[in-house]
Amino acid sequence: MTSNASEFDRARKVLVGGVNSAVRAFRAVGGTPRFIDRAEGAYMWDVEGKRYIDYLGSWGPMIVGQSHPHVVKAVQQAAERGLSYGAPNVMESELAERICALFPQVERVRFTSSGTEASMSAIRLARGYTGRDKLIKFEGCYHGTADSLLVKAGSGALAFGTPSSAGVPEDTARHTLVAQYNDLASVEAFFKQYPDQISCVMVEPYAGNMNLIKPAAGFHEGLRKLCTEHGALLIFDEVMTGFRVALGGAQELIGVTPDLSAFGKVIGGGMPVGAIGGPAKVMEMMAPLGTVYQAGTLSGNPIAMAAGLATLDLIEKPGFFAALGRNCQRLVDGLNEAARAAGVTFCAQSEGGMAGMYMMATVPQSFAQVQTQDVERFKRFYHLMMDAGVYLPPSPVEAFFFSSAHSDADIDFTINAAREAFAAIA
Ligand code: KE4
Repeated sequence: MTSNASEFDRARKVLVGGVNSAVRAFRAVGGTPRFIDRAEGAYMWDVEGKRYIDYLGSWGPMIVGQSHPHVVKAVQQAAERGLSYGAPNVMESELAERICALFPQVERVRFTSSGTEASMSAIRLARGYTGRDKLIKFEGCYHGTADSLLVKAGSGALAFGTPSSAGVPEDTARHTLVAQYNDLASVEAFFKQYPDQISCVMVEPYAGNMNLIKPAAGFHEGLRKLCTEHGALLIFDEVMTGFRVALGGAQELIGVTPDLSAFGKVIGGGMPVGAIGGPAKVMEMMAPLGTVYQAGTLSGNPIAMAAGLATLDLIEKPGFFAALGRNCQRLVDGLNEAARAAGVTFCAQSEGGMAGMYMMATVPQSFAQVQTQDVERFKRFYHLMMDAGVYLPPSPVEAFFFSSAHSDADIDFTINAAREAFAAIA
């Protein structure tokens, strides 16, 4: 019988850090990553046969739970018709049509194979459309691993203390202006300092990569106004929030319309999918119609399209998001009550099927605030929950994810495990 430890030793001999994505290495919480053998519904099992209630959800995609029969069947049927064509297939049109129907300002879509490609292509499109080089992002926001966006980034870059990655030339990074989330003055200052030079503002409408931080009232309305006034494009990176906080993403909840949106995760149903969406007049700057080049061998891959379409079938059902939000909130309320009962300084919050927990007294509203949480206490809590069979994202600066597969019993189990963990760290 193998073990997580032996598999990690084996992996590190041939994979950098034993992983294919940095955050999976458990560097932010310590300990040994679990090597997952299989997953079904709300659960994952590691190679030692231990079951976990899954609040990672593959970092967001698995909103209907793992191996949902409707999704698996769609993937199997697609696979029997060929794994990749490198030529158009009708499922690409079908999935794009369904995205356009959910996001009124999206008239054209371009699929990619990752959120990184979607965000990177959206930046290139904004630069090509406006003829301007600079972009504004926010400290702690993460948009994948394109060079120009790995400047004061969130997620693993933040957790490992390398928010501005090595290997990004200064000549590239100097075009990336870093503002503060929920701080409109920091954005306005850049527009004053660099008139007519800023192509876009890219923002996670609900930040999820410095843990969950919700937008302050008026923040996005202010970004919208500044971008319109200064001729810059407002780009919502909805790779995490799209089809997650609401069917129509964060823009449905906030009521602010961006010029471009980046999507991913849920629309792939676990398969590699990213997407850019926006008005035809902007999107058609992209090849083959325009001069902004964009391409990808596996973009619109039939297997990925089938998984995305099947997932949309399920989340578009009436009442899906009402139930998801209600149940996720019940979990969050239970965690907060358990911490209060143990006298532990902790809080948690949610939006739809996305949530955050923090070892601090009140929910953070800025990058600086979330940095004040007690990380060491989070690490102890994390491993107590893991040992109890509850798999949370292995980092104090990541959101966690709820699915329609999580039952009342799973929620109760999780709250009880938290009660015991809080008692142990009180
Ligand atoms: P990918 O290239 O990892 O598919 O997507 C990048 C990305 C873009 N935009 C947002 C808002 C994102 O959250 C992400 C990726 N999210 C991380 C989780 N914090 C993925 C986990 C990982 O890096 O393995």
